[in-house]
Amino acid sequence: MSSTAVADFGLIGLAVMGQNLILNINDHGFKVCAYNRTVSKVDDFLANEAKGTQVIGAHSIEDFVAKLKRPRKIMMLVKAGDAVDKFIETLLPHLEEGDIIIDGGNSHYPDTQRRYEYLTSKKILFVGCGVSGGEEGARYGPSLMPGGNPEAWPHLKPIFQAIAARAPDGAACCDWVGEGGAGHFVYHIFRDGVGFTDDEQGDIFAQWNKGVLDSFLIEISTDILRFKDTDGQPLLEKIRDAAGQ
Ligand code: NBP
Repeated sequence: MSSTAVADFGLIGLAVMGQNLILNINDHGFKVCAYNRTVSKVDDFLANEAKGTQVIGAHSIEDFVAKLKRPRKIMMLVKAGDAVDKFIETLLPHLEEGDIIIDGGNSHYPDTQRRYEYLTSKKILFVGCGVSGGEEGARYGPSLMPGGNPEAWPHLKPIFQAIAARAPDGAACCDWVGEGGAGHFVYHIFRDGVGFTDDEQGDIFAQWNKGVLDSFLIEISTDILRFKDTDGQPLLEKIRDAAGQ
């Protein structure tokens, strides 16, 4: 290990999410190294928001990678799309087998699957991680939904569960969700697999809302599934399955 490898975690992307998540990780006793495409933002961050913390910065990818303890844990919080692929290509020549890349942005799940397969072939552990809670969550406790290469999880668990939000019983709002794009297909399976109507799905969600899954999202899902358009047909079926940012 290089004598300069001092950081527990590396984070690329110093916009609102990245800056706040770094400060959160730092608060929990982990040393973070920060990097950003526009390198001047590293110095600005260290001189302002991160002043007086243990956070360190890097001015090049080589310098950034050299400062990370192995296996390297590198999270990207950059604009979803090309920026993620570009950073993966920039990082790859400097990484070693077993290093971990985490994409914490709002990537489209087929892109995550493609990157997972590509990086598996390069012996790099790739994790796609949903980060929920916006700026405030990133700073004081997000809900984290990591999935991808399960070999990465034991290395990430102590950090991710320390910085995540807490449920009323103290449990961390973060656990491993599975390989690839697990967790996004309940509606698809119910409708196209089992053949449930929207009303039948609404009844299932209503039932779930009376048990341990009782939550705002389960409650509104019940209402959404049961909601009818003016012609009496379920409205949900008429809404295009597309989102942008
Ligand atoms: P943005 O989505 O605004 O992205 C800004 C970052 O992306 C900067 O570090 C910027 O570098 C970098 N970047 C861009 Br823009 N284009 C790039 C390129 N072509 N190559 C390399 N880097 C590039 O930041 P954010 O609002 O902090 O969100 C980060 C991720 O987290 C996004 O995927 C977002 O969808 C997701 N997310 C955001 C929120 C939220 O509440 N904002 C919540 C949950 C998830 P630069 O400084 O050099 O321009």
